[in-house]
Amino acid sequence: MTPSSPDAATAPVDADAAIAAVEPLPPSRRVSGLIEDVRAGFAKRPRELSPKYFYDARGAELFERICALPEYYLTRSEAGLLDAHADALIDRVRPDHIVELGAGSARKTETLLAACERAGLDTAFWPLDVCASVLVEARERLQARFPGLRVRALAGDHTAGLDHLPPRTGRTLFVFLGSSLGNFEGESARTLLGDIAACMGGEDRLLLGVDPVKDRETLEAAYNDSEGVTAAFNANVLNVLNRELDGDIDVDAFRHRAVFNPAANRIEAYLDVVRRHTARLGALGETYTFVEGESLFTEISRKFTPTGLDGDLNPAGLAREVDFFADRNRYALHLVRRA
Ligand code: AVJ
Repeated sequence: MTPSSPDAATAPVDADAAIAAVEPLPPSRRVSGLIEDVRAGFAKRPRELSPKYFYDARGAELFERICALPEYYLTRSEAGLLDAHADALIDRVRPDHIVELGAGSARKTETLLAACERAGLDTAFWPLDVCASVLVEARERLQARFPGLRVRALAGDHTAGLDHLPPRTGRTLFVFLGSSLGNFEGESARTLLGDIAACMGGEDRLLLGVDPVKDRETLEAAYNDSEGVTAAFNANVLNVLNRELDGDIDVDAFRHRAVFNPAANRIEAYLDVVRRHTARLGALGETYTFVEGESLFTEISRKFTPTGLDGDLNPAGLAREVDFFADRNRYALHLVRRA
């Protein structure tokens, strides 16, 4: 609230002004789009789709519900770890800036900002997300809780490079939570981590939240919940294709399946075809036949061991500095520095 504007409490919220105050983060390099990705993914066997297309408005809402499911321990375990260790983490890093990749609602990060406030630090918060409206909401909530907090909302795709991240002084804590790294493997993981490393100075740190490898039952239950929310989340990607690509894919002809692949340490999610049918994607000018027994590969959610994670971090010029594990290795936070 600005004391200089006496009408602030009664003035209508200017939604356009709020959106405008979100700065675009221009991409450093071109990333492929939906049409290209579907064309290439549907040419493969099994056919595949990128998990980045899950998150339309309905997909984001379903994901929020997943986070509250009894079987999906990841979100709660991570929040518990942050609560337990926020003060120690912040005392160690003493960040002048917190830059969060894929911040979304930034609810988990509130814990870190509260720790900064307790430590007497004047830390600025820079959330980065592809969705500008979610950033506006996050900023309003955060500024209500932390009066005076400087929030610089950046709208952009963190997979398109970070060359245009505004320059910072002092120490920056990069934050990448929610086991989001689990969607990236091989080249894409190295690129993402390399992009973060390229923005980091010797005093900067990356706080990474990942899901450790654990027993198959716990892992598979987290991706096959009894209410079917994850199944709806997975199938919703077909609604996205139908809407965005003028398609007529029969969503009911697919069934959700998620299995742990122990050789690759990852959950693999599929949409299995249970009824043969032909669908047209108007925007591609293509017709696709789906046959019973074939599967559409929609997501990988990697699970990590500390040394497995080193295999991602070290080639990117990064190294683990401190590890925090939740009860019985349910979840992990890693504080990472430049190697
Ligand atoms: C947001 C990618 C971390 O892989 O656990 C949840 C997405 N998919 N249930 C995950 C997801 C199915 C989630 N990530």
